[in-house]
Amino acid sequence: MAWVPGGTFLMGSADFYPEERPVHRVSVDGFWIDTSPVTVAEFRRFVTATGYVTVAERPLDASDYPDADPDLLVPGSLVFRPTAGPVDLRDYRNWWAYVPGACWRHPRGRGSDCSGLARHPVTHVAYEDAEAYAAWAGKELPTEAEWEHAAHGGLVGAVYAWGNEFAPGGQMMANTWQGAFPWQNLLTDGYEGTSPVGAFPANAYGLHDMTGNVWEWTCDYFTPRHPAEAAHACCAPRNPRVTEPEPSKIAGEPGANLPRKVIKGGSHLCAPNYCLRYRPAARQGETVDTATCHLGFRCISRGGPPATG
Ligand SMILES: [Ca+2]
Ligand SMILES: [Ca+2]
Ligand SMILES: [Cu+2]
Repeated sequence: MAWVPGGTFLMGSADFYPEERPVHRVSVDGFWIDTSPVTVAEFRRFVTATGYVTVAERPLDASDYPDADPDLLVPGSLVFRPTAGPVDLRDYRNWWAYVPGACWRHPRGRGSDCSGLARHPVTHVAYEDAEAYAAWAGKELPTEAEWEHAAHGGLVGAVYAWGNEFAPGGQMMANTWQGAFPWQNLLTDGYEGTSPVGAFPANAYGLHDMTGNVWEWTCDYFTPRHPAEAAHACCAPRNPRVTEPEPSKIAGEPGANLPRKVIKGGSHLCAPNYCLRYRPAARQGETVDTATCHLGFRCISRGGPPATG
């Protein structure tokens, strides 16, 4: 883990999506954070030690999913399927498939396995899976403010975790999607799907993959906007948390009965023509039961400052 010094930073961005606004000052205390997302190998150690069964591997209760096709009420997870050509980007069903049997051990469904993926981030983990791992490891999940502060690496006002240029000097800094999503993956960064953790440079706090590779769960419930800037700099919220689940639900949509948590950092599926969320300020709400091939997590530890000497 690496130590992230406490401090005050500008949370959010005025330049991209409405849910990132308004920019407002926030203070967080220092904390330790995993230098990479939790890997398949690490998650396997947890499952071996505890016998834990992830949400995606458990039988589904039809009463939780009143609108679901009964044929899909079998354990499984969401797997990305590239399309043959351009499609309507407003309908995510064009590229997401609920695949029976897909889970962290079988990331593409039955018949696939995670050989060769030991050092890749674990995927297909729902929120409670991340929480269970963190508890087992004696750690916690970050708040959105902690995560965003860590991602900035101390850079003030920078768009990306490394500065304002996406590929400084032509160097790819993160695993995202280059080309036209969801059909043309140009692989300029060298990776289709996830990449081994640490394949891209760390930010100034020594953290890899804060941008891209997999989205990462935080413990905050989603809100469609940030709170307003405090009237006085001295009154900036300190260690803010969003603990109220009700406002995170979206009435009238699938999963309306389920709260959503904030996920951060974007993934290997974020592309300029579709989703500019490979930035520290970017955020998205994800229903807590959702597991997908581009969502993982990392843990923090709110213990004391690093030992000196
Ligand atoms: Ca990529
Ligand atoms: Ca990430
Ligand atoms: Cu995205």
